[in-house]
Amino acid sequence: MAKSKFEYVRNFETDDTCLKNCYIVVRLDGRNFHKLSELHKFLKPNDDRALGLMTRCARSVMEDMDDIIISYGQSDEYSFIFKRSSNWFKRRASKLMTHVVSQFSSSYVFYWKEYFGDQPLLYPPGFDGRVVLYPSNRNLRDYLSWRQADCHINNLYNTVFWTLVQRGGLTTTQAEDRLKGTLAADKNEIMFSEFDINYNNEPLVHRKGTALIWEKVLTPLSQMEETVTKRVKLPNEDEKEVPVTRFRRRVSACHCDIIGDQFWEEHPDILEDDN
Ligand code: DGT
Ligand code: MG
Ligand code: MG
Ligand code: MG
Ligand code: MG
Repeated sequence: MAKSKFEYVRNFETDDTCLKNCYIVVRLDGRNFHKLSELHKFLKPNDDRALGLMTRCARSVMEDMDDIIISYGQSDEYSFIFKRSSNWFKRRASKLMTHVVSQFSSSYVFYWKEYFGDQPLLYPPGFDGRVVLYPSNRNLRDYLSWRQADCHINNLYNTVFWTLVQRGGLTTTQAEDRLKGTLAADKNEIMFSEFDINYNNEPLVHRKGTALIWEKVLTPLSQMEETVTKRVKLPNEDEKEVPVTRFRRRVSACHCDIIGDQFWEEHPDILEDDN
């Protein structure tokens, strides 16, 4: 087809290809969720409907996009990690980010009523997105650790803050003053000695956030549409048909520590080797 004289405008597009061999992280965050949470009367400090909806949306993103190896979410944010070798959308940052964020946003509206029932969503919510590249497994793990540490710090503060207000009868200003300069140990002590709360018994989903990973599920033969076989040729033998085991992948959620080594040792398939 002949090119129009307008074709040259395409060259104004800038190249935003993500550097090869790096993990691509897309992090999204709810726009002004301070207001959204107030207006929709989210429970404080944690509303399990809101957190459940965020995770439902993240699951939808993971199931609809290729190459996401793990996602991690807390509060109004979620991070999606694309495998190093991903060539999805030719690694174009804007394509990757906008697909993730728009899929997530439309899911938030689509699934709202599954979590909030008859309580209507009062305006169309939005999310921002950013892309960050991490070249090594250490950097990527430190990124995820950073987000989980953030979850812990905020949740510890919010839990003791709202306990002082809701159960201790303090005003929000008084609670703020009371907590000024306190360390983690002080906050734990306030909850334990004054309210009989052992912070370590608070729900894991609030303390650790949510990691979504792929779990391999063996498909029972009876559920296969047909028996799957593969032709193989062994040395000194005729080529023959052998049955193959078929795995399906399923997104599974965990609220565990992802800072220490244990999680990564138990899931060695998530990260590719550094070399
Ligand atoms: P931004 O991100 O700069 O547009 O502004 P915000 O307001 O979204 O600020 P951000 O993302 O730093 O903080 C998240 C807000 O979302 C924070 O005001 C608390 C609220 N939020 C998130 N999860 C919950 C929840 O489970 N319950 C309640 N009550 N609020 C929540
Ligand atoms: Mg923010
Ligand atoms: Mg936000
Ligand atoms: Mg946030
Ligand atoms: Mg198109």
